[in-house]
Amino acid sequence: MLSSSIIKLVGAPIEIGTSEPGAVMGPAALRTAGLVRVLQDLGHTVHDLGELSPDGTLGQRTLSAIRAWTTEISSMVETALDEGHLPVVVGGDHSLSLGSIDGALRHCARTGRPLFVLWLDAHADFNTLETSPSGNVHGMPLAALCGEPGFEALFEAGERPLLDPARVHLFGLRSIDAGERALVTQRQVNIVDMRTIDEFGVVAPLRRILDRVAAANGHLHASFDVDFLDPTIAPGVGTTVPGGATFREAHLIMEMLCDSGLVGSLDVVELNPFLDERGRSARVLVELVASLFGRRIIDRPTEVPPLET
Ligand code: 6HN
Ligand code: MN
Ligand code: MN
Ligand code: MN
Repeated sequence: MLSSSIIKLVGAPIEIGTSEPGAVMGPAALRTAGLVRVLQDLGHTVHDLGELSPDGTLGQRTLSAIRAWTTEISSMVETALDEGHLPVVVGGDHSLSLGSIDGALRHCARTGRPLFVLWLDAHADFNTLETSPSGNVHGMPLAALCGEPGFEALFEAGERPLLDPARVHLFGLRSIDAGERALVTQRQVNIVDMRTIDEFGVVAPLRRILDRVAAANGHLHASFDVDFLDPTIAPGVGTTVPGGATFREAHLIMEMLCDSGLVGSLDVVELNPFLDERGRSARVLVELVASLFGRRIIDRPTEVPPLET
């Protein structure tokens, strides 16, 4: 991570992409766990844009309400990147990545740099309205961004740059729906699933991805879904899947991303404080974000555990 980068932080408390309420509290919990302070303590300048709240979306669970979020998030991310800043969008459910990646794509279309996506997630999030078993849009953002048909209502009318599925790297995958699996294979999305991680660890597969991005002088967008982590360390998410990444694996990934200096934009999504246990998941996420932004293992402060009452 560039030490000089100014971080543009925005909360996107969207939860209409999921059927499990609670993600609306995600940004507040991350702030309570010290997200801003930790980044500042590392020497970064944080421009905190507060929480987005698009007009006319209150109580709406429609594709056009999601479009209002997508439009606001996209323009915030595009502007931040155009200004040379590093946008961090904290959610909120994973449908917020429709906006963050759309914004990064628009920026990259001007600079000519290819956009790569590192999708740290138990799921592929590549369902279409037809393949989705749940109808929840947080299981669909990558398909929509890659231009699968049926998603017109999620974006403003007019031309938009599409994400190249061959530049998407799913990492940590361990739950995929049948129709989604067929589509991911057809579109040649790259997969590092949990089986691969068990066999080779996180270092070799991640190094290969980072080398690819560096060789292409690409912009890397990292999208971190809480359910990438094992539910024993991060229970605060609506879609837990057993067999997730350990703290050590996730931490090492963040350090490697930091060392690479390649991450140009970041999402932290799906934290559901209503399902969390005494803020554990929020705290783990703040630690991981701190590592991504340069905190070294030897700099970790002594944890003072809260008193049990
Ligand atoms: N997420 N594949 C399931 C669905 O409903 O489409 C789960 C999606 C989870 C979404 O992880 O952000
Ligand atoms: Mn740029
Ligand atoms: Mn996801
Ligand atoms: Mn997921």
